[in-house]
Amino acid sequence: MNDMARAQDLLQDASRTAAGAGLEAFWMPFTANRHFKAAPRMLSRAEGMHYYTPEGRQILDAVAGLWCTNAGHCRTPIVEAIRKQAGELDFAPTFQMGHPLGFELANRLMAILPDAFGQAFFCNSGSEAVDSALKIALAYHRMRGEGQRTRLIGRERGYHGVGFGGISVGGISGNRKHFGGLLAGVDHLPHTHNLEHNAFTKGQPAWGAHLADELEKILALHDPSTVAAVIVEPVAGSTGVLIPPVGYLQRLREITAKHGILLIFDEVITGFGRLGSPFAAQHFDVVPDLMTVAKGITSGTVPMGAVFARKGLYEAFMQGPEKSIELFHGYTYSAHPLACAAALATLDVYEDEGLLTRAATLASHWEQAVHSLRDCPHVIDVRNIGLVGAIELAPRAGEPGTRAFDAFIRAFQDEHLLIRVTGDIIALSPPLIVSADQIDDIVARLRSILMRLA
Ligand code: PXG
Ligand code: PLP
Repeated sequence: MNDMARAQDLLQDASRTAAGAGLEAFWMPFTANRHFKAAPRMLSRAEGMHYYTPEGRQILDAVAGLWCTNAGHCRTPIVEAIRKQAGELDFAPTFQMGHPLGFELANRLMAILPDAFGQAFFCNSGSEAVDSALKIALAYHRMRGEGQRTRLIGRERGYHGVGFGGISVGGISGNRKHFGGLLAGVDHLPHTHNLEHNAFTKGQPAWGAHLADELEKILALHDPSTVAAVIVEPVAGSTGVLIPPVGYLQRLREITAKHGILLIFDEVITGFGRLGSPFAAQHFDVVPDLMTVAKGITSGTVPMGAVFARKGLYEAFMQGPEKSIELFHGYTYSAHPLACAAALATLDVYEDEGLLTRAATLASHWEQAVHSLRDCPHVIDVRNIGLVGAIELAPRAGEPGTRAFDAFIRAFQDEHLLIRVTGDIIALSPPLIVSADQIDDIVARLRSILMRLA
């Protein structure tokens, strides 16, 4: 049975019973399962800027899947590389063994990172990258005889995936509240979102750098010499696109450096061209000690994540007997051959098509386009940076989130447009191959939705 026939079968099953027989077995992630299964929204094929539904509707992808298909969908060189690799070396262990692709990929990545970086540690998702980075930070301090540095500092509204480490330093209350005590010794910076000062700012807000100084207060409270790392998203994505105020990230860098604390940039969304530079570290000219990536590393095609370490971190681990393992951490699928092949082919596409800097050339068109929606009903803020945009809607009284969710449903059903919503915020992050006309098209379809939204 081909994909289309299978999905059509599932749809028929779904309409046969209210409960959606055939759909129950898949416990869907971050999904209103009952609502979805009563009226499923299926995607069965993709190409370039578009998805296709099983019935053959073409859906314009305004979010690169989930912020990940930066090179666009089903790009031939990437597809071919994965195909070829699957027939050549399906799996090879990277615990005490190696395969050439992992080393080749690490070197290719170093070439597009700031010079300060020296190593890549591979994993399979952003969540694993975050937990790996936090563990590397803790172990690094121990290696240097500063084992008292055990505290981790995140930020309110931060998203760092769903591992126990990630939700502990994360600041999205809904992702934390059901899961008990989490990691001990974690504190949070205040978030930087402020509509009173910054509504409808184009690019980085001028107000808010002083919020980084809250870090000094938190450090004074705990004693800075007990803090291992501070982790932030350079641009917070998942919480609804919070753009750092001018000077804010620089200030975090100065304070962490002053106290010997590692700064981790979670670049799972900002990495691989989203802001118009390969990484946000380059865009903002702030170099962290550790960086986490995923998503765009393979343009979403095969799961992969990585931690990049600044030169000197790895060297701190290279001590003790030569036959002893230096870092007791890793995943069966660290540097999986299929993921490496996909990532190498993805980097080729990015390079050949200039995609890691393309967002910079489209940014002003994008900015004008998304800000043109400010006069639509319910819109209380529009914000943008690189090829990221957000439209924040006033919540309905007593029903937070429902207005944006309705927009999401209408976008898919009526306007054949895939957007992403979080709370009452619409987030936009198209594949980096998007054309100026397609940007205008995305915005026209959004206008049509917003004008009719109750
Ligand atoms: N860190 C950041 C900054 C992320 O954005 C993760 C870690 C976790 O990655 P994995 O691969 O484990 O999901 C993310 C993921 C959304 C949305 O709607 C965002 C993410 C994932 C799913 C949805 O904004 N970000
Ligand atoms: N659980 C068990 C029982 C295992 O044997 C392993 C790995 O060997 C894991 C979990 C971890 O799996 P992974 O390395 O894919 O993260």
